[in-house]
Amino acid sequence: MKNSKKAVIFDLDGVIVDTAKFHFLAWQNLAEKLGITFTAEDNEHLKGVSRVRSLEKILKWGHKEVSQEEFEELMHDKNEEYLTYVNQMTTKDILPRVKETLDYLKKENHPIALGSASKNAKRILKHVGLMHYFDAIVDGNEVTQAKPNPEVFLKAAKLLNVNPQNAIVFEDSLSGIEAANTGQMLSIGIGNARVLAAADYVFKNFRELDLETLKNILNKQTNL
Ligand code: B16
Ligand code: MG
Repeated sequence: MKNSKKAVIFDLDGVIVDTAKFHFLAWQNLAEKLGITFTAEDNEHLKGVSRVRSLEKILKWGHKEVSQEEFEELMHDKNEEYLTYVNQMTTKDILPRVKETLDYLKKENHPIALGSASKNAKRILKHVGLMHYFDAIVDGNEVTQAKPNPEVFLKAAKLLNVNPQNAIVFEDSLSGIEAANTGQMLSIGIGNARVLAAADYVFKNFRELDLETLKNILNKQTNL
């Protein structure tokens, strides 16, 4: 028997915490060493993109080719630097009203999962003290197909024992919204409404999504 309670799946970077700024610092240092210009705008195109794909893109933008061995080394170095920032994260790094939203969902017994491209997701959740909210975690270590493929969210729904049509996804990237839509889940964009126009709902952040509105969304009839 499937769980009939609405499940909620959260993306990590850009939804729960802003780790994009740490990815930016680490990628920028790496690009600089390679003589590649890398701007904050370039970084926008790496949101929700896997580590391997991100480095491929940066090298392509800089018209650089490296051996497989060097590629692995660059990815390793970038991650080591990124982790020095992650290791300093605390509860203060949780984005506004995220904790209150999680508390509400927990109180109402909604199953909660994480669906992230990051291989560092569990470490980040531990650092910001949110691990215990999640009934299931699907991260970059468990998926073979990157967003916009719905694999990450479908796996999360399966672990929560809910039909995809009975799951809601919070995402800040367009590829994540497309993944949720393809997976037949209700997609809620967190960020810019123009960028996330494909989402069923868009809120600038969790401050804009009050609990009454969330309740209404959760109570919406679905085709089970
Ligand atoms: P890692 P999300 C994504 O997180 C980030 O947005 C993206 O910039 C990063 O490259 C990717 O995780 C992989 O992260 O290097 O830690 O494995 O938005 O899917 O939670
Ligand atoms: Mg994200």
